[in-house]
Amino acid sequence: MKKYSAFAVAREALRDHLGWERAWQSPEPSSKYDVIIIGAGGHGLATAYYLGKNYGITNVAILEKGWLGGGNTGRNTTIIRSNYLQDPSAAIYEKARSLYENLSQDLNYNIMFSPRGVMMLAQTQHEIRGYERTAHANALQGVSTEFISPQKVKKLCPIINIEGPRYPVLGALWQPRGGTARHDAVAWGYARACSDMGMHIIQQCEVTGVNTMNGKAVGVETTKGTIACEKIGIVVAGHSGVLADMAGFRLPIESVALQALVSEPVKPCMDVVVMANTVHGYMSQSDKGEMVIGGGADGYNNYSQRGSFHHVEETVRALVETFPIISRLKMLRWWGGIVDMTGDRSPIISKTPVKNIFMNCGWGTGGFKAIPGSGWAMAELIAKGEPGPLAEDFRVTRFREGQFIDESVAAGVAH
Ligand code: FAD
Ligand code: PYC
Repeated sequence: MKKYSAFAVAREALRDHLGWERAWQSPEPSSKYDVIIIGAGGHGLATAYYLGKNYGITNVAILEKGWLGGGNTGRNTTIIRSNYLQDPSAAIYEKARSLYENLSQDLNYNIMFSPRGVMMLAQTQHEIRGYERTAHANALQGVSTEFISPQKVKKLCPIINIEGPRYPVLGALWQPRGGTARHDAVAWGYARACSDMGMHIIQQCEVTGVNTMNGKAVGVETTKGTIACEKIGIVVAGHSGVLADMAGFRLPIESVALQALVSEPVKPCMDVVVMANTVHGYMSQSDKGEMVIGGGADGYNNYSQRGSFHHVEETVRALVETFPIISRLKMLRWWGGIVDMTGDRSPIISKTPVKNIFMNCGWGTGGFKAIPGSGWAMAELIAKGEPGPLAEDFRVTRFREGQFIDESVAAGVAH
């Protein structure tokens, strides 16, 4: 694969850009692979990438029912932070955040990581106590966050109204090295690197069944035929329950729609990410100038990748009171993604009742930030057959054992 560089851009500019190669190949499926990853979202692709990079396992197929990155990876609002409360969470989210710092160089693909800083507003006394507690926990975990005053909030984000009509801003949990990245580019960058290692990314290939023999999976049924394999990684976010059902077990997961919207592009007016959890909204500005806005998850289980009017109204109301200058912006696009929620709002990276099937799911409303760390941990689990230190606490049996990793506050806005 040719390296992307300033020199390559200049060279192609001189020859009408005719020398670029396809970023990834689209092969027909082989009859058998060492590993099949189901789902070409960020987590599935990152898993495949680190299987190759860290363990030299490259006879891998990544099967995707739609187009790669077309699930939640291409539908999220791209907030990256690692300001979680519990130690296992801080470890995996901080691993991911630190991998994001150099991911463009690692993949030779510009994922537009922008560590512009993330603040979570405290708008009640209860939130102040919660976020001060998180800041103390983060200090012990080696994650750099601080609780900042309303004046500092205003300085960092001048368009914010700190004397809100319902809830004044009383401070914020601030992570200066949090930020955003270009979501499609994360999927595309991993895909290009996987394809370069000889892995097969097979799009428009829905897995419709899991074939087992003597309690072990031996392959999958797909819309492109039967494919055999030694191991399977299921990484399908909102469809995890459906795939688990095919493999013959159940998961403690509920699937709901989470939605977001973007405005028309405007001049740069905000260079941090703000999450206002009490009033239920969050906002950042994309490199194109659009205001990227998100709100709460639906209160009922569903598989519709759409927004709903009551949420958009509530979200926009919350953000207009927080940022009065957006009140006359036109909204351009609005969509939903199906997120996979666990009871403790923490993921599952785990062995399953079927010996050679491994699950990665439950990232719910907050898994974009985790993609590199999750792929790293899942690759280790698949390669060794046992979880490493990053994944072991996220075993599915924790729900039966009562070993919850409670992140219901850190998980995001209104979830
Ligand atoms: P996906 O990207 O959904 O990939 C799973 C893939 O599996 C899909 O492409 C799907 O087509 C495929 N698949 C499903 N069934 C099958 C099958 N039978 N056969 C083959 N393929 C199949 N997280 C953050 O960290 N920060 C945020 O700001 C943020 N904002 C969000 C905003 C919204 C509106 C949404 C919806 C989510 C948000 N998230 C955020 C969460 C984040 O998007 C997800 O946790 C993450 O993208 C999940 O990635 P994934 O690779 O597991 O899933
Ligand atoms: O996890 O930071 C997050 C998030 C923000 C919006 C949705 N999820």
